[in-house]
This record gives sequence, C-alpha cells and structure tokens, in this order.
Amino acid sequence: AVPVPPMSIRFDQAAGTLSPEGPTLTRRMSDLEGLFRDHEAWEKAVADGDPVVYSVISSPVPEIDRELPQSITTIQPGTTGGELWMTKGHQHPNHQGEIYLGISGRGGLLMFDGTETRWVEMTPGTIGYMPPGWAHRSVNIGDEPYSFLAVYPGGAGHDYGWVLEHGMGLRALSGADGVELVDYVEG
Ligand code: S6P
Ligand code: ZN
Repeated sequence: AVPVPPMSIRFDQAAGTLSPEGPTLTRRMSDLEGLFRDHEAWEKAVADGDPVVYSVISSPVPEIDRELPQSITTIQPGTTGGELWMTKGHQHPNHQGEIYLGISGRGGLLMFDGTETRWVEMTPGTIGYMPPGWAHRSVNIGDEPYSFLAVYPGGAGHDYGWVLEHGMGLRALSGADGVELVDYVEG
C-alpha cells in the first residue's frame, strides 16, 4: 500500500460507488464458514450456487497507520437457516474506533465488547459509532440490498478469529415483525 496525495473522491450515493476506486472484495457464502448458527443450512447454500452475500469497495486511501480509508459495503438480502445475511464481523486488533453511515436499505449494526452487546438500527443517514474495543458485524434486515459507508483508521486491521472465538453476543434472525435478536449459541 502506498500513500496518496490530497484528493477528492466522488461518492455516488444512488449507485453506492466511490470514484476513483481501490480494491474490491467479494464475500460468498463459502467465505462465511463457522458463522451461521445452522451449519447444515450454510453447507446447503454453499452447494446450491455459493451466492455472493456481500461486497466491499474501497477508496484508494491505503490501510496504513494514520491514514483514514473508506469503504462501501453492500449486503444482499437473504437468510440462511433463518439467520439474516451478515458480514463476518471483526475486532480491530489494536482497538480503534470507526464510523458507518447508512446509505441505502435497512440494516443493523451489532457490536460486542466481549461482555455487552449493542444493536443499532441503520437507515440512510444514520451514523453508527463503534468505540475502540467493540467488535462489529453488519446485518441486512430488509428485503433490498443494504449499503453503508465505513470510515476507519488505516492501522485498525481486522481480527476475524476473535469473532469465531467469542461470537457476537447475539444473532439476528428473521422474525415475524422483522428482526428477532436471540442469544448466541455455539455451533
Ligand atoms: C472495516 C470496516 C468495513 C468491513 C466490511 C466487511 O474496518 O468495518 O469496511 O470490513 O463491512 O465486513 P467484514 O467483517 O467482513 O470485514
Ligand atoms: Zn471495522
């Protein structure tokens, strides 16, 4: 990753794009091993076309200490074993804060510090704040794609193993009146 000069980045809210654009990441169902409560339903979804669950486009600002990169995540609508489609979720290894801005669709921001859990509903215009030390996962709770802008310290990093080990405190299931939050149960 190389530093960039002062620059403007065009954020197209309707299209959910950044221009110029940096690397793009696509996460399919097979990339979400060990995260859904219903392992069999997950396996079936992988075998049954391995759908794209979410994608992340980045600005050209590099993930380097003291830089301030941005990205747009778009989570597709869907459920696996009744659990709403979501990001893997991660902890920042050196505990740094982050903000999300809701762009389109409806989502939830689930945060867990190892003891307490917080759930923030995200609609276009909502800024969700993740303090240092709170692992975070995003969930699409609607029936259209959910997109949000993330702004985060370049040196924050991503610890995905932390979530596999500690869980996220709660799980977001699709319920009769929208989202139903239930206790995290292993496996
Ligand atoms: C980075 C920020 C987001 C996520 C993205 C995908 O600090 O929180 O850009 O990376 O929403 O989620 P995940 O958990 O797969 O990295
Ligand atoms: Zn993060």
